[in-house]
Amino acid sequence: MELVKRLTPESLGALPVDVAFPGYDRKQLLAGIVHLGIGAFVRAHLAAVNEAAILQTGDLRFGIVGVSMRSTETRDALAPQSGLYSLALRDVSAQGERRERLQVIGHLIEVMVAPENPGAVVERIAHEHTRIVSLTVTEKGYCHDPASGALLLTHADIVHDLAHAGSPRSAIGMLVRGLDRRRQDGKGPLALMSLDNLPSNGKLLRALVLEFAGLVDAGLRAWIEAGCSFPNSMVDRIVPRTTAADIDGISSRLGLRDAWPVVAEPYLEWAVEDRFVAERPRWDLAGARFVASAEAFERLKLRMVNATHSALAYLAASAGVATADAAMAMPFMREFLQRLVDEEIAPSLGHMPGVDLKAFGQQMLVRFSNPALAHKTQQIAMDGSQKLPQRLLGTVRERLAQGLPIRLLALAVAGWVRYLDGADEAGRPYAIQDPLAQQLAQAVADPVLVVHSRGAQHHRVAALLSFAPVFGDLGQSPSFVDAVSVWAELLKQRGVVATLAMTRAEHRPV
Ligand code: CS2
Repeated sequence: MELVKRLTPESLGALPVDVAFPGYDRKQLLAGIVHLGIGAFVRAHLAAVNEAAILQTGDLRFGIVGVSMRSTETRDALAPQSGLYSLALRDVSAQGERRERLQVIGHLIEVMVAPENPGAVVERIAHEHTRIVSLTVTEKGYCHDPASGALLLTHADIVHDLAHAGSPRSAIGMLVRGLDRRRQDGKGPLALMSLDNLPSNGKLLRALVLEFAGLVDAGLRAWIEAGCSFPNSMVDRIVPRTTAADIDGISSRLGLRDAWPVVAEPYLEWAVEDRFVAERPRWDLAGARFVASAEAFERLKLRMVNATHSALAYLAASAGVATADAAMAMPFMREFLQRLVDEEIAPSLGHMPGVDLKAFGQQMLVRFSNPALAHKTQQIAMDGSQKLPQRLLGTVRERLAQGLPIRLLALAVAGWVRYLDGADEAGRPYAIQDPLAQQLAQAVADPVLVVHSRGAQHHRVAALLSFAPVFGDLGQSPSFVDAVSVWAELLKQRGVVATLAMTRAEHRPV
């Protein structure tokens, strides 16, 4: 039966007793946080911690105004619910029983759709209640060169935003125009907090914002540089895209229709630098760690969790395996990932005080195996050009410089090369979702890039690995190119499972 009654402030009293809900006075909330990129991840991460902090402290100054950078979907779903939505944390008990903990999140005050009224977003950033602007706009949303980190001055949105002060499209443009307005209005500076999976995300955001601001007005740049803070942070929670089945299942448990809930694993980590120039919530009471420097945590997370996640996704998607838990059950996959971490990734991280790398690695593989999430390998595989540098290639570069083996890392990279073929082992085609998809296809097709005598496949791989926006100068390393080529050839000829089997010590093609 279709549930007609919607999740709204008025219907909260009808929720089942085992569903937590906002017990504070929502009408008193102030919009202390403006969040750019109000997708599933932030609704399951920052908002979960922020809600717990509000419940514990009763401080209502840090409600969130969310901004969708492109689509109207989230706003259209949540506006009739006054911003209320549910968060479902799912896993499986030791006895193999599926569990789901449900909670209604109450402090999302409003969702704005930036392209409908970019000026309103600028005003919101400049509003006197705003203390923090946070971002989850994904790697490509920074309009930067993934290999070098530089602002892409030729990016269409950046070109547009430099020319049109009143209608920014990019996150960087929006931030700078909002800060400009604050400065003109005599309002104070803000903390700008990236929550994206990028190395030194705060430092990167700062460099991009300052570069853009410098092109607008040197005084503005100096004002931002002197007053605003850009805390680095490491965020960790697996949040698959919400499906129609999730919406139906969660709604029926609520007894109310929730048009856009979010689903996540129970695990959550957040290490964030305590550098907030205009106050901040007590997130430390609710699962976050305020640290002096988050860079080591980010490095750990990107190089362990995200690197292996990407390796799993490219290999599994190429084999036609749809979800991460199914991928973990493929023959030799777990063993390969374990070895990748133990032999090539963890040793390069060095000693981290208070972190047991072995236990961290094992826990991560258990998280990937969570069958209650059904996390799509194609979702993780998206935007590889933006992800590979910080997930895999930094470790490759460091190990090569030290003369250490990279054979397992090379297989992870070869997984991406194989994935870019655009069809799985059964010949089923899939779309490559990547902002550089076209350029990558061109790089492979371009015969003048690399001249090589070792056959078409080696040639193709060498051409791809010389694509500088992703690989920088790594494509000039014969040990890297040769290792990736051998694995790519094997993946093509023998398939994923047979190739994974060859990573075991007794078979060493690389
Ligand atoms: C994933 C991440 O989609 C991806 O690229 O690797 O979103 C991953 O699930 C999170 O970073 C985990 O914290």
